[in-house]
Amino acid sequence: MRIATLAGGVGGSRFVRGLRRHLDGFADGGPHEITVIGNTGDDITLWGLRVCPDLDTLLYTLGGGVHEAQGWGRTEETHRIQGELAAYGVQPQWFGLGDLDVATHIARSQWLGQGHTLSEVTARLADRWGLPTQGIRLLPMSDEPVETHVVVDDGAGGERAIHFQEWWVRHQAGLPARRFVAVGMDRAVAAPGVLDAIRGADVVLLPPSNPVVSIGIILGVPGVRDALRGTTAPVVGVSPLVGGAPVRGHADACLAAIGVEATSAAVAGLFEDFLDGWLVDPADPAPPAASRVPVTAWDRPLLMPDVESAAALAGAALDLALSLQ
Ligand code: GDP
Ligand code: FO1
Ligand code: CA
Repeated sequence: MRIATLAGGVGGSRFVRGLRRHLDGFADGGPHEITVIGNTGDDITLWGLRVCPDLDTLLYTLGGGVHEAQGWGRTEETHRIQGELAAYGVQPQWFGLGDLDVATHIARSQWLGQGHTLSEVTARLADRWGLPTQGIRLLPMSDEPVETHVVVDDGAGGERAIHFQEWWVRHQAGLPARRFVAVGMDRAVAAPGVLDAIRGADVVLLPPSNPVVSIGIILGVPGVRDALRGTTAPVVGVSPLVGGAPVRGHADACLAAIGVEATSAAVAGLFEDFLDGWLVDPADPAPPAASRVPVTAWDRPLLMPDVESAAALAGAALDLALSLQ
């Protein structure tokens, strides 16, 4: 079975790790290929290094090296490099880069500097984390740099744009966002394999990733949305909201910025043109009858506190998709 997924960081990674676990015991015995199309809109250059937070969260989570409680970054991390840079007065200091994580960014930056594409670099990093041996192919959404920026009030009656990470990490999404701008998207092309993975999939799954700044950004890559509309595979998504609130992070602030209510039903509406099924928490009300997306309430809380529950959740999403084939 060929499964294609679009993914942000923590929600996407935990779901894909659960999916991988679920497939280990799947009745058809395989082989299974999971193609993960990762959001690169969070990417940023810091201290001269190219940092791809969502791709790295996927690598570390699927490769067994993630800091579980935090959800991103490396386990058993130290911050000696950052401390030394602080002593030199090197900015920014509002973004924490651990020493082990910095090695990833050095490797990536060096290979990009030698002329390799982000797809090639990501494949090399994925080899080190054992993704191919698990049947997981990790693709960046695009090889061209795309960086999400957030337009906020400038305090003098006008507006200014700041990098998404500055808004999310430094300001904790506390500055009201007027809109998001994916800088570079006008020149972006889907990375090799991205559109074919969606068109050629048996099933497409949307993990409970941020609908605006993870899934929404990937959907902005030319051809992706059309591929989702056109694929013969059933497309099933999992709501990132439970009881009208994000399970973690600031998806509610992102939805407010684009004028969408923070409910599972309203999020389904964002994907109405290509979604065939939408899995929600049992406590979440069904969308108004006007929505064309069939909603299925799961019989358990829509939560992934550990790999087993993520496997059960991914299994429920896969079963729903297979029932629609
Ligand atoms: P990020 O890039 O690290 O922000 O991660 P993603 O974009 O992949 O996912 C973020 C979204 O995942 C947030 O809106 C969370 O509400 C959602 N999320 C995280 N854990 C869970 C969970 O256990 N269940 C559900 N339903 N959503 C979750
Ligand atoms: N998130 C934070 O809230 N604070 C940090 O200092 C921080 C550092 C960081 C370093 C590497 C990385 O891959 C991710 C990091 N994140 C940090 C998480 C991440 O930037 C955001 O949660 C996502 O980009 C939002 O989706
Ligand atoms: Ca992200």
